[in-house]
Amino acid sequence: MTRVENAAGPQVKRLSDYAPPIFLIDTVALDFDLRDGETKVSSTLVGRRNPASKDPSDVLELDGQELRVLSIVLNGDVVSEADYRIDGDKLYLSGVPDSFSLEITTAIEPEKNTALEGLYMSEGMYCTQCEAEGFRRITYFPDRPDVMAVYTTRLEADAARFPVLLSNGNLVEAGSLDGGRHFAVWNDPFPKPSYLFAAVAGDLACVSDSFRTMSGRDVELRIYVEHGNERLTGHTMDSLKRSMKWDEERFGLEYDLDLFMIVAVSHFNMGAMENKGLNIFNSKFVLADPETATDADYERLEGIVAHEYFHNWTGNRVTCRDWFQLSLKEGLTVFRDQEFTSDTHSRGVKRVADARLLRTVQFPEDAGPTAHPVRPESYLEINNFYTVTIYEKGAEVIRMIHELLGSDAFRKGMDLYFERHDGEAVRCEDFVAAMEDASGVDLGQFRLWYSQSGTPELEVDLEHDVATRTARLKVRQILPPTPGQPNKKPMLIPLSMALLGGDGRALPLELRGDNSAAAPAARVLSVSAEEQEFVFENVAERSVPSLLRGFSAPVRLRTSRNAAEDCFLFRHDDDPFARWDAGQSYLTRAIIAAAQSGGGGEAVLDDDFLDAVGEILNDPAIEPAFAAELLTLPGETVLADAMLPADPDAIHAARDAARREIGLRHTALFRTIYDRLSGAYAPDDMSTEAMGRRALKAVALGYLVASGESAARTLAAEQAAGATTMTESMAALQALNNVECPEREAAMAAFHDRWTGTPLVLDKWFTLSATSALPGTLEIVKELLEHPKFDLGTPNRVRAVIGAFATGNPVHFHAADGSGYSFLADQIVRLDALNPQIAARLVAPLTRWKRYDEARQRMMRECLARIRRHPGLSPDVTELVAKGLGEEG
Ligand code: B3K
Ligand code: ZN
Repeated sequence: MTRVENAAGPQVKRLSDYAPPIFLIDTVALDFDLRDGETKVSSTLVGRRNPASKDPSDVLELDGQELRVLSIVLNGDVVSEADYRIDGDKLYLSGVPDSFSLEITTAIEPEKNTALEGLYMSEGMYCTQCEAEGFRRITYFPDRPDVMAVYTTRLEADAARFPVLLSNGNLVEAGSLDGGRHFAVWNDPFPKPSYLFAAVAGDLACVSDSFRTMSGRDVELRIYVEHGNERLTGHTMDSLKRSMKWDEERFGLEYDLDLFMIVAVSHFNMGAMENKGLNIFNSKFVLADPETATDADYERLEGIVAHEYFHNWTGNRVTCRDWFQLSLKEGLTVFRDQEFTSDTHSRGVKRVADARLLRTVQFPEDAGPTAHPVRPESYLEINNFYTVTIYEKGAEVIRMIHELLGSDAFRKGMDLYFERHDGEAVRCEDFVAAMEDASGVDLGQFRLWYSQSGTPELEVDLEHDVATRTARLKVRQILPPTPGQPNKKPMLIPLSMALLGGDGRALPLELRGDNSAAAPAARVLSVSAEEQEFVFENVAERSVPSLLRGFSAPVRLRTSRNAAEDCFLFRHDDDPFARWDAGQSYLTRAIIAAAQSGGGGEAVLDDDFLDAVGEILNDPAIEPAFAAELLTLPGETVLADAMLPADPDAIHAARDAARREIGLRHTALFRTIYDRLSGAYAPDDMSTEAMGRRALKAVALGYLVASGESAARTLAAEQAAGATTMTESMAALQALNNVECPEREAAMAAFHDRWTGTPLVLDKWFTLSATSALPGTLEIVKELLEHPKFDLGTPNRVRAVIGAFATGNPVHFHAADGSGYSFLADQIVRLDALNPQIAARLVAPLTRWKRYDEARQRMMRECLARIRRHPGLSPDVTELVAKGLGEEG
């Protein structure tokens, strides 16, 4: 066999080029002969011509990467090398009849697979990752999601080293073989795309439980982990069962197989993967107990377990026609996991967390050179499109549909979507059409959310006319240009609002032109034109507008509200998001003003705001988790997004000053709260309420330390030393992390020594070290790369050190001498040779150069250019670096 490199290099794929597959595959029989050094994979494909394709060609196109072909047999006849052609990652087989059976045997080397795509090894076990295009590293196949087949998988391996052999579906046969080997055969009755295929072989412990579905079927639940970790799976199992129940109750969706498995692996490129019946998880999101995982870890784990489980319907039963439709499954499934979390814990707190994530990561993405629509039109490497835009903005788009239709109609739309498309591979458009047909609501203009990139800006101004007792809300939408989209059409933006009168209560809203007699306290206005005016009548008094309530649309809000009005809403708004947002808006304005004035010793925050903080701390009606959110300052990344050019040092200093002012003003109160909350729950109480109290206690400790008093450092040091849970321990270390003091050094050293044998906890130590704002951190980060426990081949560790430095340490990453940029560039190049996906994930911070001063811009671009020049760069990194440099394509 000859391997011909595709001379043109990786090709841009375009949505407009979509054509249905010429041939379909109905069944796949896979046989893995797992052996050290080389694994043989035989696959038998039974296929036929696709009636939906108009292309008369008899050429079957298969994808394959890093495979050695051993034999190809078509309908019983050996295909000679002359009868097929390999061009780059494609194999073309001509003369294929209208129905066929094709047997392909290939050899692969999982031990050498450091990209962690396809079949690879992690800690002595074989596992797979096939989304998006990993299956082609296992065998030649039409590796595209619109080819759905029924899979039967036989795995054969050494029985002693790999006693557990798993694949999708149900176990149909197992037995021992000569030479100490054994085998298992699995069958998955549900047709699926190749990206949902999974196989695992290893020596694993199994924890099992069961779930009775709403129709009374018993489903066996199994979690496979390394021996010794069984006791750390409780929260995962519990989260899984609650997810299964929630999906039945909220969406009427029941699990379909008799077995559901989760396998934890330590080398994994992302969080988890929803393979049919056999989810594979990064062990970080499976293993937890209060001693080693924080409350935040518990919450993320629960959300990810739910997310992967929900994919069984939104992603697996109904899948994507092509990868441009990725948000069809991801946006919808994120929306579903957000709703699960909101129903399980606090809706207001979850909404704030989601809005913060969007502002911290998605808005900057949408404003930079890698901006893309929720349904992109082209890509070079699909792995680069697993972005916050596809996931989180995609979820916001679904949420807006939910708000526009109302819950009942939305549910009808979901039902119709499954009724029409169960077992199919479809487009975002099919989802929107189902929603439209089930509700009668016209989503014509709304569809622009799928095709236009960039974050819309809403400029909102309220004018009162006391004489006529009217209030005019003037709204203007601005749609900034993004790559490839210089001009845009006005979008449909749901703007939820209220008008708060002097006592903080909402005034009745009599909207001119609305003929219903209703005068509700809050309304959702449909903003659909570039400029629009909404007039409210019989407005009894001057009011302050509460806007974008519930974060009703993923937009940037610009209001004419002043600091006093923001403070007023911060005190009184009854909508959790709007209340939090008013505080953030006040703080952003104040901190940026201080950063711009060069920190001339002026106070950053005024008394009005500081008093409001005291009132919030004293208000027993506010749930502690929400109080913690209200009192958390905007992060440095969000602040940088509000300053042009962004000055990372000045932002850090001004933000620190604001923290100190709050800490000093309320020292006694924070101390009282700290003491009161310390005894208010058992350390291992994982209820929503207990977690909220711990969150508020951590905020109190943070402000106490920020006040600069040495007693507070002692308190933090004592908390670190005496902590019996990871939440307490991390709260103390985080409070001390930017303070140069012996307490920090001692606490960090003790933490390191205690957890050096526990990788998931040691990652936290790596991250704390890499994100400290203290002088000399870059040198420390460089030393961390030499730490005996550092390993470039372990994605969690790379993220904990290099990723954390690049995204969580603005002061040192943006060091004025360019050392942070240059460090990152070196690491990207080094990693790219090993694991392109992980390398590519690190490129984003360098592409945001437009936000900084000229000197930084130049250095960031130089780093991008230097990476670009590196020979043999992966398509993953090439694409992002090229976009970062402004080269279209
Ligand atoms: N679908 C996977 C992500 C796959 C990423 C491939 N690079 C996890 C998820 O979103 O549920
Ligand atoms: Zn997902």
